[in-house]
Amino acid sequence: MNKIYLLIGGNEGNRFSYLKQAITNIEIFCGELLKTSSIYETAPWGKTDQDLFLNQALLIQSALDPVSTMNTVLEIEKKMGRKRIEKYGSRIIDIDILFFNNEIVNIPQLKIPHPEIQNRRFVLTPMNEIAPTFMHPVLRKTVHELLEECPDQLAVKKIIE
Ligand code: PH2
Ligand code: MG
Ligand code: MG
Repeated sequence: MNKIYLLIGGNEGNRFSYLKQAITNIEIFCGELLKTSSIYETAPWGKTDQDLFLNQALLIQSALDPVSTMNTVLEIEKKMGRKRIEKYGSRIIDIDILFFNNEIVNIPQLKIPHPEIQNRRFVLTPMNEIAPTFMHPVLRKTVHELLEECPDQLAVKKIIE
């Protein structure tokens, strides 16, 4: 069984409902949900003139391999109605693989760990809630250390316990 950390988020429509739908689909198609962070409202990173996001980190246990996990979460996004228009643009739901066990995957269609983790407070803050001592297998620092060193100062606010 694989332990996979995911980040889910979105900034269009009923953001809470889309997070809930994403979790339901992840449980059906990927595997058992072991941990969930609080929900955070986060300032948009990368393209700042758009609505605030909700983000949440999840830990799941799954029999899927990395590429199957990627294909499955992309299918879930599609089934939920996501349209890909613009890089970093607004969306109803995004499901990203952050970590997959301690594995490093570096193929054209998939990079694990997600290459931007250390630059994004909206990822590190929810991750720090559920896995502060998890070691980044490339950077060899814990999530807590990466958060302490993170240069990103965009707002990340816990809104639900
Ligand atoms: N996702 C992005 C780009 N910017 N900003 C926030 N706050 N939250 C996100 O999930 C997010 C983002 C690309 O996937
Ligand atoms: Mg993303
Ligand atoms: Mg994505």
